[in-house]
Amino acid sequence: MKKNTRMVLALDETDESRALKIADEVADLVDAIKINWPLVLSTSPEMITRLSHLCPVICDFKIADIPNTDRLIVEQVRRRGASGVIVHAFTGSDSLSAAVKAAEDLDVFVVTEMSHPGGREFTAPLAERFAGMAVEAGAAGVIAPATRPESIARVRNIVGDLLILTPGVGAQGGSASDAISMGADHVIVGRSIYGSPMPREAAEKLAKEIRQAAQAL
Ligand code: NUP
Repeated sequence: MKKNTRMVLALDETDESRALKIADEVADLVDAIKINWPLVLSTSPEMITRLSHLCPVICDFKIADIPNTDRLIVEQVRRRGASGVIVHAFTGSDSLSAAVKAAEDLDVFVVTEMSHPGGREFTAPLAERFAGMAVEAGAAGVIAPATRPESIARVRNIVGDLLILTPGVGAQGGSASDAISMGADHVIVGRSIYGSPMPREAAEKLAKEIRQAAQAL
Protein backbone atom coordinates (compact mmCIF):
# COMPACT_ATOMS: atom_id res chain seq x y z
CA MET A 1 0.00 0.00 0.00
CA LYS A 2 1.45 3.37 -0.98
CA LYS A 3 2.22 5.83 1.82
CA ASN A 4 1.63 9.16 0.24
CA THR A 5 -1.11 11.21 1.92
CA ARG A 6 -1.35 8.66 4.76
CA MET A 7 -5.11 8.99 4.71
CA VAL A 8 -7.73 6.31 4.00
CA LEU A 9 -11.33 7.26 3.29
CA ALA A 10 -13.91 5.10 5.11
CA LEU A 11 -16.74 5.32 2.59
CA ASP A 12 -19.73 4.22 4.68
CA GLU A 13 -22.07 6.37 2.59
CA THR A 14 -25.11 4.26 1.57
CA ASP A 15 -26.36 6.42 -1.30
CA GLU A 16 -24.65 5.02 -4.38
CA SER A 17 -24.40 8.18 -6.46
CA ARG A 18 -23.23 10.24 -3.49
CA ALA A 19 -20.66 7.56 -2.59
CA LEU A 20 -19.25 7.59 -6.14
CA LYS A 21 -19.22 11.38 -6.23
CA ILE A 22 -17.30 11.62 -2.94
CA ALA A 23 -14.86 8.89 -4.00
CA ASP A 24 -14.18 10.78 -7.20
CA GLU A 25 -13.75 14.10 -5.37
CA VAL A 26 -11.22 12.86 -2.83
CA ALA A 27 -9.44 9.99 -4.62
CA ASP A 28 -6.24 12.00 -5.12
CA LEU A 29 -6.17 12.94 -1.42
CA VAL A 30 -6.20 9.39 -0.06
CA ASP A 31 -3.97 6.33 -0.32
CA ALA A 32 -6.96 3.97 -0.29
CA ILE A 33 -10.72 3.82 0.05
CA LYS A 34 -12.00 1.47 2.74
CA ILE A 35 -15.44 0.05 2.15
CA ASN A 36 -17.55 -1.73 4.68
CA TRP A 37 -20.87 -3.64 4.71
CA PRO A 38 -23.10 -0.52 4.63
CA LEU A 39 -21.93 0.47 1.12
CA VAL A 40 -21.64 -3.08 -0.24
CA LEU A 41 -25.10 -4.04 1.03
CA SER A 42 -26.76 -0.85 -0.16
CA THR A 43 -25.25 -1.26 -3.64
CA SER A 44 -23.54 -4.51 -4.64
CA PRO A 45 -20.12 -6.19 -4.42
CA GLU A 46 -19.54 -4.71 -7.89
CA MET A 47 -18.83 -1.47 -5.99
CA ILE A 48 -15.47 -2.98 -4.93
CA THR A 49 -14.46 -3.30 -8.58
CA ARG A 50 -15.81 0.11 -9.60
CA LEU A 51 -13.96 1.92 -6.82
CA SER A 52 -10.77 -0.05 -7.43
CA HIS A 53 -10.53 1.61 -10.87
CA LEU A 54 -10.26 4.92 -9.01
CA CYS A 55 -8.13 4.04 -6.01
CA PRO A 56 -6.87 0.97 -4.08
CA VAL A 57 -9.79 -0.52 -2.12
CA ILE A 58 -9.63 -2.11 1.33
CA CYS A 59 -12.61 -4.32 2.17
CA ASP A 60 -13.40 -3.86 5.85
CA PHE A 61 -15.31 -7.11 6.18
CA LYS A 62 -13.76 -7.96 9.57
CA ILE A 63 -13.62 -11.56 8.53
CA ALA A 64 -14.04 -13.84 11.55
CA ASP A 65 -14.86 -17.44 10.69
CA ILE A 66 -13.45 -20.94 10.40
CA PRO A 67 -10.34 -21.24 8.17
CA ASN A 68 -12.20 -22.58 5.14
CA THR A 69 -14.81 -19.81 5.19
CA ASP A 70 -12.15 -17.14 5.75
CA ARG A 71 -10.34 -18.49 2.70
CA LEU A 72 -13.47 -18.45 0.55
CA ILE A 73 -14.30 -14.85 1.52
CA VAL A 74 -10.75 -13.62 0.90
CA GLU A 75 -10.71 -15.29 -2.53
CA GLN A 76 -13.89 -13.44 -3.51
CA VAL A 77 -12.52 -10.13 -2.22
CA ARG A 78 -9.46 -10.66 -4.44
CA ARG A 79 -11.59 -11.61 -7.42
CA ARG A 80 -13.50 -8.33 -7.07
CA GLY A 81 -10.29 -6.31 -7.42
CA ALA A 82 -9.63 -5.13 -3.84
CA SER A 83 -6.09 -4.39 -2.65
CA GLY A 84 -6.63 -5.13 1.02
CA VAL A 85 -8.93 -6.82 3.50
CA ILE A 86 -9.52 -6.51 7.25
CA VAL A 87 -9.76 -9.64 9.39
CA HIS A 88 -10.23 -10.41 13.07
CA ALA A 89 -7.68 -12.43 15.03
CA PHE A 90 -9.93 -13.68 17.87
CA THR A 91 -11.01 -16.65 15.74
CA GLY A 92 -7.50 -18.09 16.22
CA SER A 93 -4.22 -18.49 14.41
CA ASP A 94 -5.50 -21.19 12.04
CA SER A 95 -8.23 -18.89 10.68
CA LEU A 96 -5.84 -15.97 10.44
CA SER A 97 -3.21 -18.04 8.60
CA ALA A 98 -5.85 -19.30 6.17
CA ALA A 99 -6.88 -15.71 5.40
CA VAL A 100 -3.27 -14.57 4.86
CA LYS A 101 -2.49 -17.60 2.68
CA ALA A 102 -5.55 -17.01 0.50
CA ALA A 103 -4.75 -13.30 0.23
CA GLU A 104 -1.64 -13.77 -1.95
CA ASP A 105 -0.91 -10.21 -3.20
CA LEU A 106 -3.81 -8.72 -1.22
CA ASP A 107 -2.82 -6.90 1.99
CA VAL A 108 -4.32 -8.39 5.15
CA PHE A 109 -4.90 -6.01 8.08
CA VAL A 110 -5.62 -7.53 11.48
CA VAL A 111 -7.79 -5.79 14.07
CA THR A 112 -5.91 -5.40 17.35
CA GLU A 113 -8.07 -3.12 19.51
CA MET A 114 -11.36 -1.60 18.38
CA SER A 115 -11.81 2.16 18.59
CA HIS A 116 -15.30 2.43 20.09
CA PRO A 117 -15.88 2.41 23.89
CA GLY A 118 -16.87 -1.28 23.82
CA GLY A 119 -13.45 -2.00 22.31
CA ARG A 120 -12.09 -1.71 25.85
CA GLU A 121 -14.08 -4.71 27.03
CA PHE A 122 -12.65 -7.56 24.98
CA THR A 123 -10.23 -6.31 22.36
CA ALA A 124 -8.08 -3.93 24.46
CA PRO A 125 -6.86 -6.59 26.94
CA LEU A 126 -5.82 -8.82 24.01
CA ALA A 127 -4.58 -6.16 21.59
CA GLU A 128 -0.89 -6.98 22.00
CA ARG A 129 -1.56 -10.67 21.53
CA PHE A 130 -3.55 -9.96 18.36
CA ALA A 131 -0.68 -7.76 17.14
CA GLY A 132 1.77 -10.63 17.71
CA MET A 133 -0.52 -12.99 15.82
CA ALA A 134 -0.57 -10.55 12.88
CA VAL A 135 3.25 -10.63 12.76
CA GLU A 136 3.37 -14.42 13.00
CA ALA A 137 0.75 -14.92 10.31
CA GLY A 138 2.62 -12.64 7.89
CA ALA A 139 -0.08 -9.95 7.67
CA ALA A 140 0.67 -6.62 5.96
CA GLY A 141 -0.56 -4.55 8.86
CA VAL A 142 -2.89 -3.99 11.77
CA ILE A 143 -5.76 -1.76 12.84
CA ALA A 144 -5.28 0.17 16.11
CA PRO A 145 -7.49 2.87 17.68
CA ALA A 146 -6.98 6.62 17.23
CA THR A 147 -9.33 7.05 20.19
CA ARG A 148 -6.62 5.58 22.45
CA PRO A 149 -3.37 6.72 20.80
CA GLU A 150 -1.23 5.14 23.53
CA SER A 151 -2.44 1.78 22.18
CA ILE A 152 -0.98 2.67 18.77
CA ALA A 153 2.44 3.10 20.40
CA ARG A 154 2.13 -0.22 22.27
CA VAL A 155 1.09 -2.03 19.09
CA ARG A 156 4.00 -0.40 17.17
CA ASN A 157 6.47 -1.98 19.63
CA ILE A 158 5.17 -5.38 18.67
CA VAL A 159 4.55 -5.09 14.92
CA GLY A 160 7.82 -3.39 13.91
CA ASP A 161 7.58 -2.39 10.24
CA LEU A 162 4.06 -3.63 9.64
CA LEU A 163 1.58 -0.92 8.65
CA ILE A 164 -0.68 0.54 11.32
CA LEU A 165 -3.99 1.91 10.08
CA THR A 166 -5.97 3.84 12.65
CA PRO A 167 -9.71 4.58 12.70
CA GLY A 168 -11.56 6.70 15.24
CA VAL A 169 -10.55 10.18 14.06
CA GLY A 170 -13.12 12.98 14.12
CA ALA A 171 -16.60 11.53 14.70
CA GLN A 172 -15.28 9.10 17.34
CA GLY A 173 -13.18 11.77 19.04
CA GLY A 174 -9.63 10.82 18.03
CA SER A 175 -7.10 13.23 16.51
CA ALA A 176 -5.30 12.57 13.23
CA SER A 177 -2.12 14.33 14.34
CA ASP A 178 -1.96 12.46 17.68
CA ALA A 179 -2.39 9.17 15.83
CA ILE A 180 0.50 9.97 13.45
CA SER A 181 2.70 11.18 16.34
CA MET A 182 2.08 7.90 18.17
CA GLY A 183 3.23 5.83 15.21
CA ALA A 184 0.31 5.29 12.85
CA ASP A 185 1.12 4.99 9.15
CA HIS A 186 -2.38 5.77 7.90
CA VAL A 187 -5.38 7.50 9.39
CA ILE A 188 -8.82 6.12 8.46
CA VAL A 189 -11.52 8.81 8.27
CA GLY A 190 -15.19 8.30 7.51
CA ARG A 191 -17.96 10.61 8.66
CA SER A 192 -15.71 13.67 9.01
CA ILE A 193 -15.26 13.49 5.24
CA TYR A 194 -18.29 11.77 3.66
CA GLY A 195 -20.69 13.38 6.17
CA SER A 196 -19.38 16.85 5.47
CA PRO A 197 -21.29 19.21 3.16
CA MET A 198 -17.90 19.82 1.52
CA PRO A 199 -16.09 16.47 1.51
CA ARG A 200 -13.08 17.63 -0.50
CA GLU A 201 -12.44 20.61 1.77
CA ALA A 202 -12.78 18.37 4.84
CA ALA A 203 -10.32 15.88 3.34
CA GLU A 204 -7.86 18.63 2.40
CA LYS A 205 -7.91 19.97 5.95
CA LEU A 206 -7.20 16.53 7.41
CA ALA A 207 -4.51 15.84 4.81
CA LYS A 208 -2.77 19.04 5.87
CA GLU A 209 -2.97 18.11 9.57
CA ILE A 210 -1.52 14.67 8.79
CA ARG A 211 1.27 16.15 6.64
CA GLN A 212 2.28 18.55 9.40
CA ALA A 213 2.26 15.82 12.05
CA ALA A 214 4.36 13.57 9.80
CA GLN A 215 6.87 16.36 9.15
CA ALA A 216 7.27 16.88 12.91
CA LEU A 217 8.25 13.23 13.51
O1 NUP B 1 -11.78 -0.45 15.55
C1 NUP B 1 -12.30 -0.07 14.52
N1 NUP B 1 -12.98 1.10 14.49
C2 NUP B 1 -13.59 1.59 13.35
O2 NUP B 1 -14.20 2.66 13.41
C3 NUP B 1 -12.16 -0.79 13.31
C4 NUP B 1 -12.76 -0.30 12.14
N2 NUP B 1 -12.59 -0.99 11.02
N3 NUP B 1 -13.47 0.86 12.18
C5 NUP B 1 -14.12 1.35 10.93
O3 NUP B 1 -13.53 2.61 10.57
C6 NUP B 1 -15.61 1.61 11.04
O4 NUP B 1 -16.33 0.45 10.73
C7 NUP B 1 -15.82 2.71 10.02
O5 NUP B 1 -15.94 2.16 8.73
C8 NUP B 1 -14.52 3.51 10.07
C9 NUP B 1 -14.56 4.73 10.96
O6 NUP B 1 -15.52 5.64 10.50
P1 NUP B 1 -15.78 7.08 11.16
O7 NUP B 1 -15.95 6.87 12.62
O8 NUP B 1 -14.58 7.93 10.84
O9 NUP B 1 -17.03 7.55 10.49
